[in-house]
Amino acid sequence: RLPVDFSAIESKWQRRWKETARKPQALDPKKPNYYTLSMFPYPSGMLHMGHVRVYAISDTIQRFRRMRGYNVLHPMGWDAFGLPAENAAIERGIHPAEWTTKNIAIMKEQMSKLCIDFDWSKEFATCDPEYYKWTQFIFLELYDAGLAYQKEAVVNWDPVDKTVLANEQVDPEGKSWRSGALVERKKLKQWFFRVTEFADDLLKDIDRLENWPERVKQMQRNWIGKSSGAEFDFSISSAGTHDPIKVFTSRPDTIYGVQYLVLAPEHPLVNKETLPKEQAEAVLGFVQDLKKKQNMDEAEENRRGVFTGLYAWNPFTKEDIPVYVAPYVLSDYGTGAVMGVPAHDKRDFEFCRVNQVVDQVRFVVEPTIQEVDKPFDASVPFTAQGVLTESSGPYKGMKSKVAGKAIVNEAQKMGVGHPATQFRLKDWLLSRQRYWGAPIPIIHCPACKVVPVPKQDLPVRLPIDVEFSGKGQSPLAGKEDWVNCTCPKCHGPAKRETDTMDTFVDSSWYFMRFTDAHNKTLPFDPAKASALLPVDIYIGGVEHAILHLLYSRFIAKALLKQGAYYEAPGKKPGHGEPFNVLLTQGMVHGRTFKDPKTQRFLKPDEVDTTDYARPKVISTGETPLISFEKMSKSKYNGVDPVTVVKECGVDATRLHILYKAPPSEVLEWEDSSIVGMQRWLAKVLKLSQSLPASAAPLPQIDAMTEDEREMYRITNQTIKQVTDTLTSSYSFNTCISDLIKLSNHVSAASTSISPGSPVYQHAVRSIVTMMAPMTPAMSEECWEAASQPSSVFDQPWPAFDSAALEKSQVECIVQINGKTRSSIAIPKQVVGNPAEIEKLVRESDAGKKWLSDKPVKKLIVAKQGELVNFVL
Ligand code: ANZ
Ligand code: ZN
Repeated sequence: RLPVDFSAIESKWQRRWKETARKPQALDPKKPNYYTLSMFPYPSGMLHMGHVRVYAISDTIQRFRRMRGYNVLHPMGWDAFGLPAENAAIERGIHPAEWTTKNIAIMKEQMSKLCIDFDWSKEFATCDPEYYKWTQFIFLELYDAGLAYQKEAVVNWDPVDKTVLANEQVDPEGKSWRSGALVERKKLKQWFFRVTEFADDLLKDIDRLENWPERVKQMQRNWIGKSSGAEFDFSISSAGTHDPIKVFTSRPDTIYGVQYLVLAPEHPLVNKETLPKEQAEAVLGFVQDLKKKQNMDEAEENRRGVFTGLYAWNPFTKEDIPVYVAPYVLSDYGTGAVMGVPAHDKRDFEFCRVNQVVDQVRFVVEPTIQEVDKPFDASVPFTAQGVLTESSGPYKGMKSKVAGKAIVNEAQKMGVGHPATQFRLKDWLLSRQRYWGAPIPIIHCPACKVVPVPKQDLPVRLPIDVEFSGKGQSPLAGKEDWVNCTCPKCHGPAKRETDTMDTFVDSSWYFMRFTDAHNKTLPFDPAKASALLPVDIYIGGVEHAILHLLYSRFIAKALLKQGAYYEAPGKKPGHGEPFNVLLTQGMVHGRTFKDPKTQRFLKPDEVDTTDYARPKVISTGETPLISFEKMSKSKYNGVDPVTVVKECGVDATRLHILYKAPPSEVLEWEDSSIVGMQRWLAKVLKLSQSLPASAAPLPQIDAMTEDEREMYRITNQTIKQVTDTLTSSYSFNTCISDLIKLSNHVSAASTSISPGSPVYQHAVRSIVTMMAPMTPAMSEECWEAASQPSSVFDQPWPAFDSAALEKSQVECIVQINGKTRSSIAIPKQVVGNPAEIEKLVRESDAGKKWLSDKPVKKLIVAKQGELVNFVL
């Protein structure tokens, strides 16, 4: 057992902090601001190790900044709308509001045990009407700007329960989680945010995000997916009356290889009026069939198609080519139609082969360099860029890029095409046919159609007494007295929009609200927001690398463009990037045991772990298979932070988390190694207790003993490393090991340097101050033990003295008459004194040998003492 009662120490300091808690203050204009934010949690009712990891990181960073003299904002709140609350209502009959409030209380209580210094005066939950009022306000701002609109989109429809399902409620086999019915795809009118309007900005500005992980930036780039190419028009020769079929291609250089066209099943040409009579029935039957088909193998699905009876005209080859319908063409990408180039596109090749579209695949591009021993293989498509073949007429011999440009140019002249770009990014579908979300503030009037709720009427409150059956219409749609209202424009009877907003809308602006959390007249005061935004460091899981971060970037840019807020009046408008540094923390994995024979996951009570390194399966005595995996109930490898904290203490738990792995990597949780952290904390406490009551000032470096100098050097080196780490690299593991090394040095030196030495005291106090951001309670205790006044958090951060790192000696090469004879170490302060140098050299072995007592004609000291030449 350790001689330290960690939990008593923690309780003592938690009590003191409460008594002396600072009142929330206005920003001190003399100090720089620093906004540290950890992603706010969903109130599930259970804090897990992942939460503890994020908060340990953000609390360390924010405490450090505060000690460095910044105004720090470190807020906490709740991402409180969403499906689980509604499911709890359906399954257990608890109202979502009640369930949420209860969970928030539990989690807040759990958080309070972690000694995290959140500014609770800024707390809010996104389900508070005072918050979602402003979410609705922002929706209306976007609506006014033309950035929110309605269109038809496909939803998951449960035909038995007659309800819309979220994607999470559809199992991998395409069945409803509740009724087990095969889910249908149904079209409903839904609300969208026009994210694509900002596609270019969102892509371009990724380059500004210097302090984001490269991996996250690449994921965002891929998600936005910009593709450059051309649009071509293919007129329909057989019908003559229709508009041309437009296709988007990334390979205009393959235009001579187009041997057919393919339309998406949802393409407007695919209907009874436009299709040739003989074919219409078969084609529409095929399309109808596609809707019914579930769980078809994707590869097989991709090969299916049907001829429409239509022919189109390729303006370059001047050929008529057949037009097909096939599901491999997506209706919501490009123009929903493609030019089929079997020779140069894999899917086209496969489709062409299976459906026997043409007899002969036409290659129009060939490799630039043809390997002699590898003849050109015409049985597979050639998908790379290359040189155009003679099948490409006047473009023969040109490289793909050049040819592509020339072809698009020519198409423009002929009026059959132009350059085009496409984004994979789609508009944000934000309608949810759910109860527990912010109601979309829209009224549908038979006369005036879509009418926004006037801003002064916000919030549109969620009605409380509704029915949760999980069947039929969403609870809001069934709430007649809520749905029926008067039109704000014509005052006639009207109906409210019954969809609520995707919870990603709530979380796409919460970091702005934290800058002015209780503003009653605006989402936030622009002056306050722009003083703190962008967030200086944002810490959270990499699972939010795409959607949450992209949506937040979109909202920031959209609001900035609206100009109403975000940037203070008079401040030059920025680019609206909301997060400066992004730190994506890795997952926490737990130790799992499997039975070596059955591979079954073993429960904790099935394994004897008395010897941590050599566990045994109790029933068989065998050694179980050990691995570290994502914590989950089914693997029995979850570790409850509340229990760990109770047993091991908060500071040791925090240290352990920060020490075990760099923040962005997976952390393999091992209870066994916490004790190492406890021992170290006990050691620092002992060192602190050994200090005399009054601190003596540090002497000049020259006046220190050799041992003191070394300790002073190591102390300063540690100050530099820890400061740099907490400022920019955030590799807390190395920073803790630097502090451990320093404390080991100090304990080892206690025989040659007394605790009364100011250098010794300086070293110990520096350790205590530098560990304070990570281990708040123990550091306070140590600080007090070292008989120091007030709180360790009121101390200035240890100053770095670069002079301490300068070497005290110079390695000096000794030459006699220009010949190198030896080298000796000379103290730095002697360098400017030739007589002293001569004395030292004469005293050295080499000096005795080469100089003996010969007189020196001239002594040259070069390179700041690194070279001396005796001319005899
Ligand atoms: C002819 C061609 C020849 C193509 C070739 C590729 C290679 P990215 O780069 O992802 O933008 N395409 C266009 N619209 C489509 C849709 N709605 N559904 C499915 N596929 C579609 O992809 C652009 C390419 O994907 C386009 O270029 C088109 O095929 C196909 F050797 O046109 B390509
Ligand atoms: Zn009206």
